[in-house]
Amino acid sequence: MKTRFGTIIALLVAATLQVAATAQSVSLPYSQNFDNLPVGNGWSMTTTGPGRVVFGTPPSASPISGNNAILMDGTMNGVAYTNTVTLKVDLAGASGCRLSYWAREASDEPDAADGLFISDGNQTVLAYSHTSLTSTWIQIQIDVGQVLATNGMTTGGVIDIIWSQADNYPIPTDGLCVDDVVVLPPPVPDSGQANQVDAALDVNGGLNLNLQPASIGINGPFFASGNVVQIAIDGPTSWPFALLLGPLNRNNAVFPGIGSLDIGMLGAGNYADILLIMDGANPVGFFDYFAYTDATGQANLSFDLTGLPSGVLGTFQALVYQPASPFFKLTAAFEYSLP
Ligand SMILES: [Ca+2]
Ligand SMILES: [Ca+2]
Ligand SMILES: [Ca+2]
Repeated sequence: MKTRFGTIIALLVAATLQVAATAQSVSLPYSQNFDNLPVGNGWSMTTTGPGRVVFGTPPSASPISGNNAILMDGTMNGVAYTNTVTLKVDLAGASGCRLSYWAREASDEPDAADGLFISDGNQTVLAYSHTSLTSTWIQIQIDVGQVLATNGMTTGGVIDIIWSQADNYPIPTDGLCVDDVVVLPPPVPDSGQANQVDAALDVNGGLNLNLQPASIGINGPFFASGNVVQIAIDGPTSWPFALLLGPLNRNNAVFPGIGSLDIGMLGAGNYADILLIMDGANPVGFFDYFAYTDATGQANLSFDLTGLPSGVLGTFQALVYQPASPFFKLTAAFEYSLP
């Protein structure tokens, strides 16, 4: 009969054999479902104390490939450990990559080391905390380029994608399971205007064609829907803006330093099909008096459109006035649909 200790040694030996002695990097695109071992280049792992990392059968199968997953836990009851599994990815000049993986925990308690970390070799940052994971598999998607840019990290080189887990019991009391890792090249940016500092618009949390939210620097247009349109402007404090509505047309007119007008079908110079909904700088109607940001630079507007026919209503884009040159900046555009 195989002893528990023997099983542990066998698992540890198996784990060691599955990982290349020196983890060379993988190139994009890359995917791994852990069902055909060994996993090949790029992977390495570390453990402390009774920590354990193996590629084996999780307590429940992942919804994509099932079968083997990364299993991270410990071999003893009540003894603390920390595990990491690292995938080295060569970005080969790319600004980032898109990471997707599926994960579930046992009853793992939250620890600072529980999460997905990204390292450029100089700096390691938490990209996604695992402290809210449950025993249900979920897909986690991370725009690694955004993580690198936000943290001022080096792009284009070899990065480490690090799954980390700390706790003090084996599966199923504690532990992390990871499966179906996919790493894709960075999204090809759309050509529409991105939100800018002091000229940002959000409409109902809309996403672009790459399913990215309208963070500063992420190209639009963005697509949103709902019965109640919720418009959020971020600009200079206590300053006017103009809200426009028209048909979506990327790069209809591009104004250097100001931005790309992504609405209007009649060409640059003819804006007859663009509706000026409100304009705080040139108030002519009741609504125009609301077209000012507050003392924190925000303005939030909400219109209930319940009862209007379903379909595309139009595309919102805002022109935010600036206290100094260039005096105007365009926000990202949001095409809005009624359900
Ligand atoms: Ca699998
Ligand atoms: Ca934990
Ligand atoms: Ca625990």
